[in-house]
Amino acid sequence: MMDLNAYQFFFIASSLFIGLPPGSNANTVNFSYSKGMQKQWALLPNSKCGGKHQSPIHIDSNLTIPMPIPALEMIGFNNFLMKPLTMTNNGHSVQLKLPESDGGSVRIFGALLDATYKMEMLHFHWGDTNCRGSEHVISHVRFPLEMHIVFYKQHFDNVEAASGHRNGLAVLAFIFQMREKDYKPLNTMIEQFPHLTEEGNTVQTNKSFTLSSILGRNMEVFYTYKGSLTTPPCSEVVTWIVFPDPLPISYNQMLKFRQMKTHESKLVDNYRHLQHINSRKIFVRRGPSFSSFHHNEMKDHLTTKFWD
Ligand SMILES: *[C@@H]1O[C@H](CO)[C@@H](O)[C@H](O)[C@H]1NC(C)=O
Ligand SMILES: *[C@@H]1O[C@H](CO)[C@@H](O)[C@H](O)[C@H]1NC(C)=O
Ligand SMILES: CC(=O)N[C@H]1CO[C@H](CO)[C@@H](O)[C@@H]1O
Ligand SMILES: [Zn+2]
Repeated sequence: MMDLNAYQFFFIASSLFIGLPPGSNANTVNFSYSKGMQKQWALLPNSKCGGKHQSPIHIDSNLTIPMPIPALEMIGFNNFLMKPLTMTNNGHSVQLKLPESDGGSVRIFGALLDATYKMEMLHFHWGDTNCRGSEHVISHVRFPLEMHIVFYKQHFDNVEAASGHRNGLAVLAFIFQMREKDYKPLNTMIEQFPHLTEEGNTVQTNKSFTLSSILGRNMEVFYTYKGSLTTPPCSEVVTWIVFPDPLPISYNQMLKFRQMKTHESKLVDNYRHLQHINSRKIFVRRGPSFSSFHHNEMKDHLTTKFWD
């Protein structure tokens, strides 16, 4: 193994990877975000990274299709997440996972989702400077930080099984914008960051928080489109729900993200480059007044034809 060059190692390590969102599996995944390496993602075994329904994308609000989309229904967002929470620096993100014993206390349905989905974990993407970091770009603006809350269809036993099926996953994406003051609701997670500076570090905590304390505000307006995981193997199984109303984050809080490291360097700029939209449609829900349809009435429309 010692004589392998970086590219060979990348290939072998990736062939062990079974295909999940960042860090949802303990197996180490040796992929790199550097420019040259992202281009190689498509060449990996079982990779869909060269597909036509990839994420992230640029969401130009002028090109989105307004629709009377039902509200996103959120279950368990007002409850404290089940303890102990596990936070990990997996070398490509920092993630927070619910305990195995959590039987789906946090769930979503509604919007254009075709089922109920259970929360698996959340993680972040961020930049080395304030002008980059988010994966999605919204009306030409890239933000310093993006949070993904990953859900899998509750019909499946786990996220691994779900990620092998069309519509198996749903991800809620939240962008953050620089503000002067600390955004206190994030501190329960950020306080753990000093224990997570080295790749592979993991920490369990009994300090919990509610998702609604972080998300708090306008969840009525969102974009939704069909895309992929933003890490290899980039499986095209994700219904994305992207909230355009930015949450605040302070400069000092951003610095704490940037103190994390991989085996070789700072853990920063862990975002995938923009992918082509191709023939996809991006729908926008503009608010409750636009949503006259009941969830069930939308079900007939939830076909591939509708999305394509
Ligand atoms: C959207 O279109 C309007 C009118 O053509 C234009 O003024 C505005 O800059 C566009 N916005 C974006 C984000 O492109
Ligand atoms: C969390 O609380 C449980 C039950 O009180 C305890 O057994 C466990 O050691 C605690 N874990 C941590 C990381 O403090
Ligand atoms: C942990 C590990 O083996 N990391 C390797 C990942 O791949 C890079 C090259 O892309 C190597 O330099 C690392 O040693
Ligand atoms: Zn992500």
